Amino acid sequence: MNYTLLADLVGLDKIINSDPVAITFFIGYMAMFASAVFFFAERSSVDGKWKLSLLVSGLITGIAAVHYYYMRDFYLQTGASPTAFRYVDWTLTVPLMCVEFYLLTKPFGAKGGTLFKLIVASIVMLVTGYIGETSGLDNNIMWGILSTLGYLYIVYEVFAGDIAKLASSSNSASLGRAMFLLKIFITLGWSIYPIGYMVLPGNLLSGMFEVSSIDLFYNLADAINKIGFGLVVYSVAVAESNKK
Ligand SMILES: *C/C=C(C)/C=C/C=C(C)/C=C/C1=C(C)CCCC1(C)C
Repeated sequence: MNYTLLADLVGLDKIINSDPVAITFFIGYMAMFASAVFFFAERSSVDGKWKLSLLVSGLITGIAAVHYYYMRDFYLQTGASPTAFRYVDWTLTVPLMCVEFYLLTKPFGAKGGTLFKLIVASIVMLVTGYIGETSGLDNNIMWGILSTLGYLYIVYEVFAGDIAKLASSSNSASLGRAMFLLKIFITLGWSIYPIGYMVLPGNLLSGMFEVSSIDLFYNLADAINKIGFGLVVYSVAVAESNKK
């Protein structure tokens, strides 16, 4: 069998011909996979109460790795954006990121109610975002605005709501540092997603980028947010475990 035929069969030709979207799906898959292995393995080097946080980081990147595996294939086979896989991934991983906030502040009194509010806000954000991406293109600005309200509620909780209050009452320097970094993630890092969404036809940035670049934005944002977020939690866990 000659090389091009083989490459064609496995879809490699597209990657080799440097389709940037395909490359980022491929790199995303490897990076998520490696991070999941790292977080699972490092559980043994932190104190008991941090093991759950690292498990959750491993689940977030592990779930993403599985979705990237399928999204990469879907994209190579169809050339289309794997919207459904993407939103299934986010619907599992964003609530788990809310769990991370909860676990970080739980030693200082976080209640289940706070976690519940964060999860409801993230589901609102994702369901309306999915409707906006899939239900005809005329209304995607309106659904995008509704989704942004869910997003802003999460930002509010972390900057001024329950999570913020608990973190500042904790008097823990390492939690303070972690919260500072996580705030940067959910404002700057998470804002890459709505920017990607705005390349949809009829939306605010349409025409400035190709529609397929929506996946470039999402893949970049996922790598920054899922892996970076996990590393911040990891650094607090290590710092707190070494105190003893
Ligand atoms: C690991 C995945 C993460 C952290 C995904 C986060 C997704 C968002 C913050 C998405 C936000 C959106 C808006 C704020 C408006 C437009 C629609 C979305 C869903 C792209």
